Amino acid sequence: MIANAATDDVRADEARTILVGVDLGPGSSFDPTLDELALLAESAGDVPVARLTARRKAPDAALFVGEGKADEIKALVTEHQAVGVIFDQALSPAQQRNLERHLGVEVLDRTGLILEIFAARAKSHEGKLQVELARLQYLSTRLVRRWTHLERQRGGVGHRGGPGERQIELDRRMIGERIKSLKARLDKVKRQRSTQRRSRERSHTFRISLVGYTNAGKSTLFNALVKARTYAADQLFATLDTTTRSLYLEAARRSVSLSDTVGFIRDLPHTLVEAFEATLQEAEEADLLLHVVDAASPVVQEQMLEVQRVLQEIGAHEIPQILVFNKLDQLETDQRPRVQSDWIELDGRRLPRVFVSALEGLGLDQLRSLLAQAAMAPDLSEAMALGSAPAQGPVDLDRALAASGSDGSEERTGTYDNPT
Ligand SMILES: Nc1nc2c(ncn2[C@@H]2O[C@H](COP(=O)(O)OP(=O)(O)OP(=O)(O)O)[C@@H](O)[C@H]2O)c(=O)[nH]1
Ligand SMILES: [Mg+2]
Repeated sequence: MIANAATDDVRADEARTILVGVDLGPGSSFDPTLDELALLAESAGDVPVARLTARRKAPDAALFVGEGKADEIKALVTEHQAVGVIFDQALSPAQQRNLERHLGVEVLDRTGLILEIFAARAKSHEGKLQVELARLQYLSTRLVRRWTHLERQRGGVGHRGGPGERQIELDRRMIGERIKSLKARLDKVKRQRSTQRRSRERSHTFRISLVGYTNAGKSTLFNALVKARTYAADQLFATLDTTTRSLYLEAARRSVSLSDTVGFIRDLPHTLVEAFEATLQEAEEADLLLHVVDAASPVVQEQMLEVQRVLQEIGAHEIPQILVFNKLDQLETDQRPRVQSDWIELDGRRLPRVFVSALEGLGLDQLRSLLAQAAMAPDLSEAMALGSAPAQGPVDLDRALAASGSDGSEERTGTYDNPT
């Protein structure tokens, strides 16, 4: 479960894991299916073998769940010979330690799991720096909390075992130093990036960034548009580093730059958003955002709103945005849209929307022509009103999809993109 070389073999073998979600009532996020947590666990190399949900008014201070539930989890661990338990909600360091003691196996929460995935995925120098920063920031808040906890204890009953205050003070200082040096190095990376950006600005390059919930199909769309081979996979956070390519738009007779970026997720650890500033900068300073959406997801609305929330957090919510409803091929016949594009209200904004299947190459010509118009007339409403988008009339998508077949090439989409 922990991403380091020593456990890789065991993990490849089978890191059998129990998933636990606790419904803490309104205002807290709870997924009764635990599907996303299962995907996260699988992305980290774990094998979820059982799921358990519980409901509580408030978390138990010691074990997060009640003692009865903890025993139920323990029974599942034994029954399935699990080696770890993953909680969908954030645990305090004390709860995590107590649970580990109670259950006799490793315990991780969602934030910890996401950090492990990021640590395992980071490839570039910059990506590694960012992940290390995020992990240290996560760790340092935990140390601080333990420190105050110990202080309180000293005033009370007296000393207990474990690391003493001197050790913690030392750890904190070392972590603090390391965080400072990482931030300085990342600053340098950011400065280099802005130099590159200025040179792109001088050449008036129109910059487009793909953003969206993790696994929505950003990299697949990126590859389809620029004919590249960026890693795309049915994993959460397959992409961590920003890749930028030039994309020639025939209709505009000019090239634009297109960037593929890291995906977002519900309850994205704040430390990660902060640490990934250099990567997210690409999206922050784009001229246009392509917000890729998995249209076939049962929680499509929640995912879109989550992405808007993160965009807001990084100050990118006012950048012109096109919603790209992807995975059209996976929609049931009766769910399929009758048009290739339209407008939709999202979070108080009216946004143009295009339907595509990045995998089967459906709707890409339509998207390209919209991009070309946006690149020529950055005011999107103008672009949408001017050109062929939104579609003039309903299009028989069923027929187009049937015609595209399973290996639908881009040529075939001609029938779809130009129905006349
Ligand atoms: N059926 C179908 N699957 C798709 C489509 N586009 C992407 N996928 C699949 O969805 C999965 C995720 O695709 P990616 O392109 O890696 O998604 P991403 O948004 O880049 O994900 P992260 O980098 O992990 O955030 C892969 O298994 C793709 O093959 C599509 O149009 N239709
Ligand atoms: Mg990707």
